Amino acid sequence: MSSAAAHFAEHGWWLADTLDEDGAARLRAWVSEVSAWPDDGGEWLHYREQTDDGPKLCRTENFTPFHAGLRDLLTAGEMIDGASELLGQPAVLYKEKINYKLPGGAGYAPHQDAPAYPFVQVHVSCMVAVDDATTDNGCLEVASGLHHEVLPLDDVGCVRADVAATLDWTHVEVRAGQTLWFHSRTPHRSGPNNSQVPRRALYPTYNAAAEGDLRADYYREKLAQFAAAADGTDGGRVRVSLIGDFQGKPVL
Ligand SMILES: O=C(O)CCC(=O)C(=O)O
Repeated sequence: MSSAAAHFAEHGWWLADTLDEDGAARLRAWVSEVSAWPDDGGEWLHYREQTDDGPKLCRTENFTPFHAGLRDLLTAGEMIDGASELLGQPAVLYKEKINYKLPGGAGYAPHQDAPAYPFVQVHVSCMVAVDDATTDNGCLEVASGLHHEVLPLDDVGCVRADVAATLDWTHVEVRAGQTLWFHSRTPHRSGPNNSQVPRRALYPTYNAAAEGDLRADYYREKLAQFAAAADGTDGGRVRVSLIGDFQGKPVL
């Protein structure tokens, strides 16, 4: 077993150096391109949240079919090799999103990803930092070594507050171009962006290829569930996920 896979197996996460400075600069440019796409120009999904400075973009999903650079980054080379190494078998891209967390953007309640991902048993996610992610701008916090079971959930699919309060949370600061891999049951959360700079990140999720290429099924199911949920809000928060982890306020 590689040292990456051994660290991942023990702690449920692994921090990798993925892109050099040029690669990180290219990634910033690509993400800026995506953020400028119109809301209704294609099948990508943009989401906005209300902040004290007005509505801001908080997420884009389903962008790899429409951006060759990001598609190549997430479906070939180091990323797919990293996912395959950590899964212990060949991996395929299941879904992808950009979380923008612009200044004033909201954080995420403690959760595990597994309850939000239908269809697949074996999957791994990661955060590829587009900007440096710091404690001040809302980097991820993880609870190590707790990726062996789904913890008790609240009524929106997040870790129950009394359980989350007992966990040992570590802030993981991630430099632009680094990748924080985490297990689908690794508990994680993040604070709001209290800084003046964006904290953008890509979040691809990979599943074992043996379970099939399920990306189209995932987006079909998600769109159907969102269509059924009328106005795209969920108890005063923006609905961006199949669970209620995002704490952003809806734009009314
Ligand atoms: O971007 C973040 O701060 C947290 C993201 C996250 O946990 C999620 O999108 O499920």
